[in-house]
Amino acid sequence: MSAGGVAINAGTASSTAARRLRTQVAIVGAGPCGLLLAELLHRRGVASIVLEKHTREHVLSRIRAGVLEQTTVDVLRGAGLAGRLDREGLPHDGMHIVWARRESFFIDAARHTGKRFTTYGQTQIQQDLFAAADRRGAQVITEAGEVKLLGFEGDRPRVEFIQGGVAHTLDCDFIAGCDGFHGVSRASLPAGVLREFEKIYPFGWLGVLSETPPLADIVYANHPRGFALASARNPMLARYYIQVPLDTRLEDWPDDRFWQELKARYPREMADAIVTGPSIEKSIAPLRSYVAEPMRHGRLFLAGDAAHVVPPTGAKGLNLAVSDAFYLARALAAWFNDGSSALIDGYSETALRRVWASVRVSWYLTTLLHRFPGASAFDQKAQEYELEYLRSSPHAQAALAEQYAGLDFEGE
Ligand code: RFL
Ligand code: PHB
Repeated sequence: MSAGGVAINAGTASSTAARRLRTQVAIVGAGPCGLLLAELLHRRGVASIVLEKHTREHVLSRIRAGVLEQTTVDVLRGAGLAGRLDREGLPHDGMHIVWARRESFFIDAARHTGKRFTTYGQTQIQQDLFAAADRRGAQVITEAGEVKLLGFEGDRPRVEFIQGGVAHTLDCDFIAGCDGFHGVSRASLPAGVLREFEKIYPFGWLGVLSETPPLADIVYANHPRGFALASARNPMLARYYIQVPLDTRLEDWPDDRFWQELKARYPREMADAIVTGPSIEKSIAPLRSYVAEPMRHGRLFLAGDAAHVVPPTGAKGLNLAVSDAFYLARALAAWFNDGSSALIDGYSETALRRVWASVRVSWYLTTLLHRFPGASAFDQKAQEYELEYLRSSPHAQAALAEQYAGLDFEGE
């Protein structure tokens, strides 16, 4: 039993009898998308059970996103999930871009859009979501193995899984596939249903988390040595990334080498302002864009990374997981509470409009800020002049600010 809730995990289930469970919405995946969807549904009177493949400790150990759009903060606040976020999150008016060690310029989202964004860790959001689930006694079944999604092309979907050595069947009205890019939900769709769009970038990000005071603002850097990013989690927790080749091995990057390389990609004053210290986490993430359409088939909905991933350059992945959860909760609640299918029928199209807006800005920023192996002299010049245009044009800055700060929800 997980602390405080009725969550089931290995060891609590009887090892003799198979179990049959029932709920309105079976949610696969206890990442930010799945757990938030469960909270939003609960607040609208709809019951759900969440199935998670890993242990809670594993889910909570992942270090990922850190930048929350205003709409994301508003959704979390509206669901009573922002107590700690409001105390510990760091609000920002905009972000800096610097290239080739020249003076940086500021994309002022607050001035252009009236919106601010907040740095607050996805890890902290996961903690806040598990705490909320515990408080209301939500069913979050961890270590659910061999998850199978069945019957979603008809009226009686179900999810089968093994937990604690016992076979379980979860009957439901709908299934929400929130199990990330490598999950089982998207893979359960019959061949030919999905149209897939993909772009793989020829580099990754090496990220370091350190208990050091961060720079005051988020700073993206494009340097001949490659991209770099300075970000934050809280006043004593900094997050940095550098662009690395895809075959990079973590063991080749001791902390000293990382700090030296990071500083080499920033102008002198910024490099001097970066406070170094031991890393408490270090990881490599490849960069890709991927979208699967549509995000619904029968009674199975896809949401979050299960349906789409973006390169982290635009800081959009977590925000899209939140907007999908928001749209899906609203649509399912309209179906259960008012008998209206209009919103579930429109879910995929509505969610995809926002997804493609974020895919576009993530691709734009990735292309603008990274050094591409094998880029021609023409490509390199075009990139530099794009940066120069962005630096000098308030119109270009306003357009980027609008996309970076995030669009409003439709139908609100
Ligand atoms: P998740 O977080 O991957 O959660 C999916 C959950 O499903 C579980 N699962 C299964 N459960 C049951 N049965 C199965 N068969 C299952 N298979 C998988 C998994 O264990 C997991 O618990 O997807 P979700 O909820 O859609 O959330 C998406 C976000 O995690 C992701 O988009 C962001 O982290 C992306 N991202 C960023 N997004 C932002 O909005 N702002 C950022 O600043 C930002 N920075 C980042 C990022 C992602 C990064 N990496 C590591 C890819 C920085 C990085 C480095
Ligand atoms: C982060 O703080 O982890 C972060 C910030 C901005 C990004 C991506 C990640 O674009």
